[in-house]
Amino acid sequence: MTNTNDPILLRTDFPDLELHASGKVRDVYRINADRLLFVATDRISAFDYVLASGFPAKGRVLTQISLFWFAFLKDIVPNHLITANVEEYPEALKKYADQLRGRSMMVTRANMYPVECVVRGYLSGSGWKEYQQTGKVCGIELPKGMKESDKLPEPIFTPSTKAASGHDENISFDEMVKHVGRVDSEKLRELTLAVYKKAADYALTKGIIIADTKFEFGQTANGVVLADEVLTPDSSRFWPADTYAPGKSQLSYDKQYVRDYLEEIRWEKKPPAPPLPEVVQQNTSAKYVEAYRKLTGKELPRG
Ligand code: Q0Q
Repeated sequence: MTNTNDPILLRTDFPDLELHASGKVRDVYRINADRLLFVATDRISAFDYVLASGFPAKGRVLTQISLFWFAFLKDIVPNHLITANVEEYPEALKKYADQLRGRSMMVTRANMYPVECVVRGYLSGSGWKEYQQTGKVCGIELPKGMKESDKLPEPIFTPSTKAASGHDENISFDEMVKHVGRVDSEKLRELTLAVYKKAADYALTKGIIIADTKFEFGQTANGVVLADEVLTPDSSRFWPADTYAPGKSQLSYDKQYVRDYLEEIRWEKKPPAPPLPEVVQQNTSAKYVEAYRKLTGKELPRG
């Protein structure tokens, strides 16, 4: 049984490592010119705000889900992972082994494409908003009369720019070509659709609808690699299949307790985000652990 009473890590602290990038939940450190260290904290963001409370085991779950998908998908696309075994990390990181175990990975530094490769199997979020206004998503015409959360006839590739802050902007494929070039854009579209179809079909057999997700790809000496986090509840919309009902927004597999609580206290979605009750933290952590167990059929490895 996984103990979600593990110590909560809200901020990483590696004073002798150079910070390469920092996101809402994860931090990336520079090991050397060719290698990076990805660390997933136990932070959670909701409504685009990083909440003050942490969630036990969340960083481990995110990391272990990405590792599962890297292995599951490597017949379709290579990835940037070198190792997630802290015993194989460079000597300089050994003193941080306990902080890193289970929630980190060492990856090959890549030349990242400047686009988010978003793929949608269902009509939701910004795609639903755009469809209501134009009948299209990223320039792709969709059938008339679709309802919110409807399954799309076929998954669609809907790239977006990487906004430094605020929301990414959906762009058309032709716009993407201007940023990335036609050959690479077609390659990333092909990879994105193939990876999503394989993963979403599999997840559905485990009772999880992956409604949409975003991938990041990079170029390395060995070609294009799948990078960043992969098909996690943070980079994707996970819906429980057993409550799926088109025509409305769906329950979030992992963030519903948080959303319900923030709605209940009528948080005005202005900073600072409120702390969350212990029961919301524990219930949310348990959902993340459950998602890992459902997808992989395994218990979450100890940190
Ligand atoms: C890289 N990120 C994302 C990010 C903040 C993740 C840099 N293999 C790589 C990767 C990857 N993945 C990156 N750079 C070079 N090589 C990915 C956007 C940002 C926190 C987590 N940033």
